[in-house]
Amino acid sequence: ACAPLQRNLQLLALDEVELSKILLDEGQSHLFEHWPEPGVDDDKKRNFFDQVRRLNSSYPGGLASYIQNARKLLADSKAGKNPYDGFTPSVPSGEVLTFGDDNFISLEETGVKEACYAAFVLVAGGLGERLGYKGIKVALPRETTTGKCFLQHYIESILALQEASCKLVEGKCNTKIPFVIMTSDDTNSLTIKLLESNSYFGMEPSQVNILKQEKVACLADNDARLALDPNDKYKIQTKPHGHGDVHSLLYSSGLLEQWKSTGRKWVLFFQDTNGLLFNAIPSALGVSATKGYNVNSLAVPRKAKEAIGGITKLTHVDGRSLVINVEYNQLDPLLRATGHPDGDANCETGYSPYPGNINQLILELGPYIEELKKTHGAISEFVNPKYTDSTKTAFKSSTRLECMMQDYPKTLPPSANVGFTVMDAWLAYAPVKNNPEDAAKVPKGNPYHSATSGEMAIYRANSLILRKAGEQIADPVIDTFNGQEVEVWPRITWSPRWGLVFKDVKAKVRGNSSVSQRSTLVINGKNIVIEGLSLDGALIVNAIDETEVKVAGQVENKGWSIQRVDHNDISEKEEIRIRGFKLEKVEQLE
Ligand code: UGB
Repeated sequence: ACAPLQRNLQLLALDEVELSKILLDEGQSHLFEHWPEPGVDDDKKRNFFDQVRRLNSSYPGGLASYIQNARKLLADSKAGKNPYDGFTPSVPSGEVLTFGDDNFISLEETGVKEACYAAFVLVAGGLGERLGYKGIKVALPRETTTGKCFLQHYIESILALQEASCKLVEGKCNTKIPFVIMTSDDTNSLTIKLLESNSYFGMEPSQVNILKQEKVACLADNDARLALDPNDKYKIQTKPHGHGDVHSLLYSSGLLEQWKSTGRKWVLFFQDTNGLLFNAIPSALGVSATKGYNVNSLAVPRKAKEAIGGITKLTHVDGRSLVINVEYNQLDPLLRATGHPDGDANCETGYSPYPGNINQLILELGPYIEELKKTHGAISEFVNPKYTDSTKTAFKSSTRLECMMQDYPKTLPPSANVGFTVMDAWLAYAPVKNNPEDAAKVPKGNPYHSATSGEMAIYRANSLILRKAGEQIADPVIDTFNGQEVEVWPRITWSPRWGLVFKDVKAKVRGNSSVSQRSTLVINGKNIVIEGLSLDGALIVNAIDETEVKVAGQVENKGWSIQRVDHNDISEKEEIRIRGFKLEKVEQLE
């Protein structure tokens, strides 16, 4: 059927002949049309099949499925079919937690007990195009007071959970909580380098598994003909498939079965730059355990039009219903099409009635494995072609199928126990996603989701937690950095081993302490007790291992000041420019 390929058959190994049949059966003969006689470009032809082999093996059902799915989704898109046709949205009900109350404290305790039966999965294959930062996002400092990067904080938090959990569980528990990082070609080598050059931030290397997602083939037209790379006609153009790949990768890695056989019960998924996330993990895991949720999504109150998905109950005309994330670009049109003329709007609370999905999912391992045995981890996909005109016959540039990890519940049976847990955003959510220019354009009152707000949110959360524990923490001042107005609270940070759950914090701050607004307080160690401290300046407390340290008395010094930085000033490091400030360490007590 394809003469140029026919003439090159002698070059192909057996499996390559099979792969070429698949491609021809799926209408892809154009991929070979320009192939010259054998003897010319033979190495490039072999490389082409190496790529085809990878594309085929990394997609559930192989390339044939990919092309068939693409054809169907492209036809639906051309016909203007709405994926939510027949569904009516309504506000779902879920668990709403109040930080620090008895219920919260008891859920945290349950969650910590469960943690030694958990495994953590970080999706970190995204390049962060919206942030415009050149490196990998997990290497960015979570805050610049200690300079610890996101990955270090995540690992230290998992290790702190592991230590606390083993202590609580009866008998001798020596569990090592597994930690998986999903990378992509864009992030893989830098992630490995970051881990290796920092001795895995204290985690045993055997606890860490890296799973690299492959990109998927680009589609040139409505017939799902695969696009060739404009710079290399022996290469299929590829683009990222989205964070939904994490499910098929976990399935094919064999890790899930291994975890099950060692008694694990929970898999916790999280994203690359939420510095507050681990404030929410213990209580949310407690909710999963007490409610028996097969799926638990973490959510925060959401401002209308905020670029986070909305958790929505969808009821179909045929009676089916499900609670699922509706992505931010689809929530407004869905609401308008179903009798809400204002679309995605705030209600009397000042927030959208649809809780915001922060893409932290807790899945119960047993039912998750059962589901993946059926689907092999394939997740419902979508396509978003940019057409040249309203006839929708040609694309401005090639497109591809995409999928999102939070769409996992879409294939579950109605009997599945799917829930969600809402927590305050100040406690649980401060992602770093937007570059300074875009953040400055965010409507007033909506969160910036920038490096500036991400760091300030850490200080705010820690200050509020200490206030709740009874300490006098000064009010913040309002300041503007990179065009964003933020609250500047005292720069308080602590290591995860110190303040893993609220009960720990309460036990370690014993009253009569005060911290002024211009102060910096770094608590780095486990058994540091603060009682009767009056701080106006900078104080760094370091205590190794189990050493007990008591901090008391008056500390006053010049402290660390905040210097404004112009984000266009290229003499500053990029990680500083994107936040618009740096700390000048003038004087401290250590
Ligand atoms: N990611 C990958 O690992 N691989 C990929 O191919 C793509 C991304 P974005 P997004 O909580 O703030 C999500 O780009 O997709 C990783 C939810 O869909 O930061 O725009 C990437 O490294 C949305 O419902 O976010 O929006 C990162 O860790 C809402 O919850 C993660 O996937 C929103 O996040 C997310 O990628 C949010």
